[in-house]
Amino acid sequence: MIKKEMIAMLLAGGQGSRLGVLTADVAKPAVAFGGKYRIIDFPLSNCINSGIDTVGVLTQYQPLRLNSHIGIGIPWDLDRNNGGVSVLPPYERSDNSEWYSGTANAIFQNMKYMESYNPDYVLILSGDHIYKMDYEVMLDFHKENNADVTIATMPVPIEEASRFGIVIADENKKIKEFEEKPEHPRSNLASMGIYIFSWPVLRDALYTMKDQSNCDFGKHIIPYCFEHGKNLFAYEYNGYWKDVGTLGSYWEANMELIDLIPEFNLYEEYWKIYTNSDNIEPQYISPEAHVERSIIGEGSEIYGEVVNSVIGAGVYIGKGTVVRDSIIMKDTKIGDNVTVEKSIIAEACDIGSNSVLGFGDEVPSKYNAKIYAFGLVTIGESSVVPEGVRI
Ligand code: ADQ
Ligand code: ADP
Repeated sequence: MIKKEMIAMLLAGGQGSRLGVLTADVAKPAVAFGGKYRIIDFPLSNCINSGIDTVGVLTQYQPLRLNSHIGIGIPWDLDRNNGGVSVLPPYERSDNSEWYSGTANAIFQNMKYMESYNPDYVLILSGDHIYKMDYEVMLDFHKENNADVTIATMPVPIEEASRFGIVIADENKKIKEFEEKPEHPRSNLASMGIYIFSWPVLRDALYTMKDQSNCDFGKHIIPYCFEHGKNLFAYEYNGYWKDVGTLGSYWEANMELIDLIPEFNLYEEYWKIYTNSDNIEPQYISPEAHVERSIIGEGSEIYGEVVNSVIGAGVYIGKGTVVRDSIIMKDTKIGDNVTVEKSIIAEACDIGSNSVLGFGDEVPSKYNAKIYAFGLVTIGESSVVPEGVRI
């Protein structure tokens, strides 16, 4: 019989509606990040770097790109006969109304998958966080404390605390209180939505709560374990971690990559981030181009000026064009004499020459419904912006 000490279940099915046009056609974990990666590369790489070789990826909303990105898991060394990565689609139901289910419903539907590995522990992960974490160290903590459930936690600014599950723990890190997204948080120790469960405890909680609609870890499973006298512990993580759930935090996390001394470093040998990328030609920077403090993806052609920006693969930036403080994703073409300031332009867009993006003095909905015009200008995938437009 197959036996794995710990398997991971990676939740990758949420809609990510707060990312607006960026997630209109793709699940949030499949959104491009850092000029080369997709968000899901971070938890997947953490798994393999932590010695976890069995990962179930639960999909739901717009899974196409996610499926093709993960494939059979080769870039992450997760193409295995025994374990490896498995994409787990949701079970279709006869009444389609309940198709979109909560995080714990989704895990429950894959009971057989988990049972088939006969695990001692199950690690529950979100597919939409940027961080590097050694889950093995967290497992050691779980074992040392004889815990039933260990929740990874991190202090957050108190004014943001109501966006998270909030934990109050004693001096031994035993959790005394847990509240999901409290209106008036009494602590700033946030749950990162990363849990290790001892398998019998998870199985019991999921079976008991299986008929709860929209059954969610934070809202139902953790409170259930708490009320039934289980040992819950808070594992304190101190590194870089970002929930890139909003356009603002997504933009910020990309910009942090190009800080002079980045807190989150993509260039560390001992904790590599793996991704699935095509065999792309090298980049070309022309003599009249000017590039400063930026990430430039492979196969890009730069004829203009790029400052403080994250540019994906196969991007074309025309003559006389200036791109500043912006994220330009894969295969987008920007014409000549364009100005782009503090904007996010998704994959495969075509921005006409002489246009101006980032000043917000024209409502662009007459051109394309997938464009936001204020704050952070955000252009959805495959949009065409005609010549001479101001957004
Ligand atoms: P939220 O951030 O609200 O809170 P949630 O909406 O529960 O997170 O989604 C967690 C993950 O599951 C996301 O990656 C999402 O894409 C995915 N997901 C959601 N529904 C799914 C489904 N039916 N099938 C597959 N995947 C699905 C959680 C915790 C908080 C904690 C924050 C930290 O509840 O306590 O503070 O995460 O970010
Ligand atoms: P929050 O973290 O405050 O919820 P969101 O990024 O989720 O912020 O945005 C809240 C709402 O505003 C969503 O409906 C989103 O689609 C919309 N929105 C976000 N950014 C912009 C923008 N730059 N222009 C227009 N609408 C936006």
